[in-house]
Amino acid sequence: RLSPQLSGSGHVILETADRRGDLIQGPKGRLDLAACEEANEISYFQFPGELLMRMLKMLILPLVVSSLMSGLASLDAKTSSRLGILTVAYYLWTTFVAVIVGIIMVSIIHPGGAAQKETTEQSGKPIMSSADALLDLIRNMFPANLVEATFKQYRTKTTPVVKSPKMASEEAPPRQILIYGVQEENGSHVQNFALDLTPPPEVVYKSEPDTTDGMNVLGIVIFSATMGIMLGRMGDNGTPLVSFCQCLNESVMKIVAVAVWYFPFGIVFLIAGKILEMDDPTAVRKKLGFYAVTVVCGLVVHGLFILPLLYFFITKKNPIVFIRGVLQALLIALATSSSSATLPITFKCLLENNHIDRRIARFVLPVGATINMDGTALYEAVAAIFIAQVNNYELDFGQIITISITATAASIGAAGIPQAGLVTMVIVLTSVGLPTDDITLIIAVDWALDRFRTMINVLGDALAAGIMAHICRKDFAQDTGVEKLPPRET
Ligand code: DAS
Repeated sequence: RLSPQLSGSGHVILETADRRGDLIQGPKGRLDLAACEEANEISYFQFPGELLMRMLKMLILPLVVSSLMSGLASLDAKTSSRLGILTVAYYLWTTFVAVIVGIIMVSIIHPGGAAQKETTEQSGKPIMSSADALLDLIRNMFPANLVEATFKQYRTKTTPVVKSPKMASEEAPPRQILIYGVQEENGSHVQNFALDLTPPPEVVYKSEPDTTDGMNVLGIVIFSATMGIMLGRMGDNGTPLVSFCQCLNESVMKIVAVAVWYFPFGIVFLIAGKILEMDDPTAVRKKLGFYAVTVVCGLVVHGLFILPLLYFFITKKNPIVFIRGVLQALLIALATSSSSATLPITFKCLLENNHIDRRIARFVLPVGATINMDGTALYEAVAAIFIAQVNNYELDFGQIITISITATAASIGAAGIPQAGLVTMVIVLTSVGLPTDDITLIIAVDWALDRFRTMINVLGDALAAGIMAHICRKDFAQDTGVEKLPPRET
């Protein structure tokens, strides 16, 4: 992004010079400043959407910690363990079902048959190995710094490892100098600045997942849930902290109620800005069309049929009414493609529209936003089998089972942030010997499919809260609306 005073009628020139700085034959290029201007304009257009994302992220840490600690502290040991076991069992079961739905869909539609494997230019940063990805999931459960870990974007940090610095020898590659100049009328150009872009030779990028950069709400959930259970056992001694968490939780929800007025405005700019950012919105490669259709069909079948039917059979209530109550959260999930960022709205919808007991919501939602990702699990299974099909690689039954297990596990570890499922997919691919570089085949459509799978992730959490509220309704029947602390454990 060029600074404003450098914009104008000029253009950026790429020349190649030797070590003495004399221009020699080499890559040349020019970048029309108008293109840079456009990039700047798009970033201004995206600003309202960026504000929406920042507002939501700002609320994640206080909301997750306060809801889990106050929610669990107000449950007696028997109730909290029963609720915990039922919730986690339900999550694992529905995630596995989502994977099976995905496998059936991708086997019926067989999108890989239509997609020829294109020689994709490999990016300089190989996706991390499955061992790294697996270790990173476990590392994320124990963040070194709770606050820092929550808000750093999730990424694998690539550390350049220079293999053999041949900088001194003469046969080193020519240097690439970027010279910026504004072309004057008489054809001469004033050189404003020059940058040496020469990459050091033989640089091998090794992707090393950076544990402190995980937006690992998972670690925070584990910490807060443990604290909440401990507080519940402390009885009256835990009152000050529990009261603080209850007040914090209530005040965060009031902030959400105010911020909600801004959301429609932010959503429009967030999605529009994303579309503008794409080189050519219609450039979704035809071959990926079948793949995208497969994923969407799987998500629709699971999210709009299987989960609602499960809700109906267990609660005997109308799932459509329930889903209508969380529509706003689904819209935010579509706009932000982040379950964690959607969490404040999911809470608001469940408490205000669906009247779910807040002690249930305070446990089920934060845990669900981190470990219950039906959409992601389905997506990773479909993507793995799609990549096998594209490579004409016949998967046997054992490998299909392996994919269903690893896709379930990978989705549990995926963070609730944009395109987290793309990273943990490495575990699924390497578990059956598929090339992880082929993830680049689906990146072109991942930004859009991520939104839909995030919607199903959020819907799965919300319906789970409704089901748990029904199953545990007797435990909360005497709820007078005031959360009392359970008697102190002797
Ligand atoms: N975007 C993730 C989420 O927030 C899902 C994914 O990347 O698969 O749920």
